Amino acid sequence: MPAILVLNGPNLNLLGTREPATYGSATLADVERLCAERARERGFTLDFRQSNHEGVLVDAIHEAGRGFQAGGVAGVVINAGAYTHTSIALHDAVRAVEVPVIEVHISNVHARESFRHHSWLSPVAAGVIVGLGIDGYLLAIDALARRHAAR
Ligand code: CA2
Repeated sequence: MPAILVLNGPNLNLLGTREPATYGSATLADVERLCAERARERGFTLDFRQSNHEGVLVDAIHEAGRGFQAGGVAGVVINAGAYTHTSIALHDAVRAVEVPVIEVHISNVHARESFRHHSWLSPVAAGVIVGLGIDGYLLAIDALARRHAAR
């Protein structure tokens, strides 16, 4: 079974512990469990990670790119947190790999502060899902599964 990599960026380890009005009450462990269930239903294994470090996220994208070339990885779901709005390194990493990468944000970043309106990932992502809460992760897994089936 090919894998789907779900990558979470800085501060997402705090999910469910603060700011429930913005991010809901589910913890990152809850998100991982739901993603694992959805991936299994669609015929994939799940590799779920979180890091507060930009380079670790860059390395994970490179690793997924190699996995995609080898046939073991179907795609990447990324919520890069605040690095979305700042990281040309993540933009370059996604641009450098062929594995499809879907950008997810739990909150509707466009309804928030203007510094959240720009994403360095959106121009290089296969798709973007914002503002649908943690369902966005599951919808992204569905989209990668369909894409994999149609390849
Ligand atoms: O809406 C999203 O998913 C974000 O990627 C979340 C990031 C934010 O910087 C982006 O603009 C939008 C923040 C993640 C921090 O999550 C927390 C969760 C609970 C308490 C504190 C932070």
